[in-house]
Amino acid sequence: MRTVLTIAGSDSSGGAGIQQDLKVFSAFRLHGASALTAVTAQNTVGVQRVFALPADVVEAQIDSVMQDIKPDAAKTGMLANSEIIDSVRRKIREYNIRNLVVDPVMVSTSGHRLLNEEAIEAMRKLVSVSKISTPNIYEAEVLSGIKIKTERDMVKAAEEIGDCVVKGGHLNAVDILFYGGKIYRFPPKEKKKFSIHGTGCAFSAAVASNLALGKDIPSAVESAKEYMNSVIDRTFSPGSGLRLADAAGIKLALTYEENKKKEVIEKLEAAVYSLLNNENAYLLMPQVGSNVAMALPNASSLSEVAGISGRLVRCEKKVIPVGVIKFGGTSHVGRIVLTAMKFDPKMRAAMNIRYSEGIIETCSKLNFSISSFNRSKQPLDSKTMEWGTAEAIKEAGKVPDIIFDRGGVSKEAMVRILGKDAFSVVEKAKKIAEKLC
Ligand code: PXL
Repeated sequence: MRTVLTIAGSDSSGGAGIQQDLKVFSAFRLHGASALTAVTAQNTVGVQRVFALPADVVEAQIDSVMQDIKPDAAKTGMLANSEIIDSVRRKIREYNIRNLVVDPVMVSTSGHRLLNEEAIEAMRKLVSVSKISTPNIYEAEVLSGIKIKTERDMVKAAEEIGDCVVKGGHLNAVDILFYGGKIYRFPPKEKKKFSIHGTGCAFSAAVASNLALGKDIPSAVESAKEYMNSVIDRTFSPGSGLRLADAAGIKLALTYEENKKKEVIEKLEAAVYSLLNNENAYLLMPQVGSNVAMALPNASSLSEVAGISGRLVRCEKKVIPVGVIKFGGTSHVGRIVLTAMKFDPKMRAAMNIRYSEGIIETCSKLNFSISSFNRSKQPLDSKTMEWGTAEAIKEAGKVPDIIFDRGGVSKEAMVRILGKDAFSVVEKAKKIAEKLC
């Protein structure tokens, strides 16, 4: 996994600064390392306090990261004062950090200067060692000394600053990239209707992420713009003030639980698909149809077992799926799986196939472990799948490959194949089918 280092301040609201940068790196599937420069007490309404860390503490963090992790790119955000800015510049030189994005945070969204004259001069020097800097209009004015009223002024300022993206969010929303002596123009997708906190940090972090991924500057900026468009479409309001942007892609991402479900569905789909493509599989289909089920780890209810919502049925020499694969899609085979899991939680899949003496003989020849139950012995107050499966497992002393019963009044005799996952169950089924043809 590639790594990006952010050298920036903490924003207690979580919307900008280090907190935001780390989310952006994750969204690009990168590992984020950090060197903290300042602690801000702030929320969506305003900044209540700023406490800059001693410059040597910032240096120590950069040393620790650079001497061990060696990031693929770095970015700077709020650097608070000239001492820290100079320290950071010295470290950039010392470690020869080339993929460096400088977000020259010096003017607040409301237009207030956050850095004194001395620090602004230090920032100019830091910008000159960056691969690219990302000033907004106000910062570009301060860095270049050019008053910006038009897009033409943005271009002039960009040329004066050198390799940079001047962000036009506070003007016409067009971003101007000046790089390698060329001007690139990035028009907005649409003009945003409200101020969003943390977009500056997110944009520079996205450019740094793309550099870490090996892109050149124009492609890195283009990709970062695209990412920002998507982020800006998903804002939210955790407090009573400014809106924040969903830099982490929280609204897009699957939860851990959803990912586990997706994995089971994908495995089951692949297994069923391989069965549908097997030319002998039709020989296994019972009159009542077949189902293949696979459960989530530690499943305890049918809603945690995936199966085919209809069944697999035979049509001439083909197996046809009726319904879709989903959780809660099977009751019969689902209950077999849940019962087997009570004895052995690793046995999470099952499939029912046709019964014949020939099939049982085949299973025996294939060295499958086999057990059975007799419906006539079933207690009145029990359910067949639970009781029968448990009986057969107790009889075998383990969860066997095969559990069969010879049926009863109006009950078709049936064979069930059990296994760790849908693949292993379907593989067993295909072996049986091959011997039947
Ligand atoms: O977006 C500029 C910025 C950078 N870093 C920190 C911030 C802010 C803006 O609030 O708080 C820590």
